[in-house]
Amino acid sequence: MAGRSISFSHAVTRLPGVEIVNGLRAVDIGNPDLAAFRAHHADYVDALKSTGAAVTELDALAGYPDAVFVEDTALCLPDGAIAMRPGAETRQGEVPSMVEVLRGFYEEVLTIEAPARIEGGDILVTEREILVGLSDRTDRAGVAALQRLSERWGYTVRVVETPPGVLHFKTDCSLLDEETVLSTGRLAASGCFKGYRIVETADGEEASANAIRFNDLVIMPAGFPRTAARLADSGYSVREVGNSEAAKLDGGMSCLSLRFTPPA
Ligand code: CIR
Repeated sequence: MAGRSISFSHAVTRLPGVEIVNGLRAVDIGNPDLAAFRAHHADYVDALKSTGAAVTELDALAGYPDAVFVEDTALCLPDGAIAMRPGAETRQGEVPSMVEVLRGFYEEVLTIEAPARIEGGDILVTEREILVGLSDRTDRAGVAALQRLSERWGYTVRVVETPPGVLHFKTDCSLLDEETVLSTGRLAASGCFKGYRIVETADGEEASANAIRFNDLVIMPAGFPRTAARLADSGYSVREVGNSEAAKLDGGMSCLSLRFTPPA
C-alpha cells in the first residue's frame, strides 16, 4: 500500500475570487485573469477527484486575495492538524476559517502561537520526516513550534534553507514517492535531500518543481515538457494542469490544496 506521505482520501481547495488581482507577488508581471484561473482551478480539482479523493471546495474568502493558496494556512498530518501562522501578515486572517473547516475532520486543531511564523509552502512531509525551509515567511520560532507540536505524533522536524529569492521551500521541490523528490538543481545542490532519490527539473524548467504526488498521479504545471518526460520515463503517471495565472502570484500545484486522510 502506498505510504501516508503520498496517499490521501481528502483534499480542501478554495476558489479564486475577484480580489485575486490584489494577490501578493514578488515581481509584478501582470494580474491573473480570473476566468483562466478558475478554468485551471477546475481542472486541478478534477485531477484530485480522478484519484478517488473527496474534495471540499470552499468559496472565495472576501478580503483575502491569496486565500486560494490554502496550503499555507494549515498542515494536515494523519494524526492531527496544525494551523499555521503565515509570515505574510495580510494572510494571517485566512487561518480561522480554515480551522473551522478542519474541525469537521479532526477532533482538535493545534495552533502555532505568535510571534512564531510558518507557512505550509515551506513544509515538505516525507515518509520519514518533516523538512521545513527557513524563508521570508517561516522563521526559526515557527520551526520550533512545529517541532514541539508534531513530536507527540512521532515526527522528526529537520530545518533546511529555502534558496535565496525563492518564496517557499516547496517552490523548488516536491515529494514524488516515499523516497524520491523532484527538485531544482539549485536546491538539490544544497545537499538537503541526502538519502533521497532525486529527479531534477530540466534546465530552464525550474518552475515545474512545485508539483504534487496525490495518490496515483503526479500533478504538475503545464508547459514543462522536458521535466514531464523525465517524470514519465521514471514511471510516474503525470497529469499537467495550467498554472499560468497562479504563477503570476508565485503559486503552484501544492499551494492550491490541503491533502490529508482524516483519523479514523
Ligand atoms: C503569497 O505570496 O503568499 C501568494 N501570492 C502565493 C502563495 C503560494 N503558496 C505556496 O507556495 N504554498
